[in-house]
Amino acid sequence: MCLFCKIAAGEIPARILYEDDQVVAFHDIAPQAPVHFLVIPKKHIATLNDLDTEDKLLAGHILFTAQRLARELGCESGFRVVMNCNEQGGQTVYHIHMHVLGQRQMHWPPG
Ligand code: IU
Repeated sequence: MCLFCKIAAGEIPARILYEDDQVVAFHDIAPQAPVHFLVIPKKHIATLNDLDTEDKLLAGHILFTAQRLARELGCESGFRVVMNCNEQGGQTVYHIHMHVLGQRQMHWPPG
């Protein structure tokens, strides 16, 4: 089982923000902003390249979960979502996750 599958299954502790039958959201262990959490599907999907058309509703649910939690954590003045895909995209954990970062000024381009 991959690391994020273990977090989703409750086998590895994480600072869980939200959970339902499809997704889990938890604070990133190495936050890059005052607010930095991850939204993951419970279903194991290794990279964005592996997302299937049957996952359309799940992908939308991840996005709306990110939106709602960002609001609840006080990010109404702005926040950033990031999904790193594969090696050149900077992905290190091969179970898709949406980063949500907020409560500081973001800059562009990202590194
Ligand atoms: P990436 O997009 O795959 O590079 O991001 C992986 C993130 O997972 C990264 O921000 C890590 O700090 C985070 N993370 C975590 O929250 N808990 C863990 O046990 C591990 C990584 I390993």
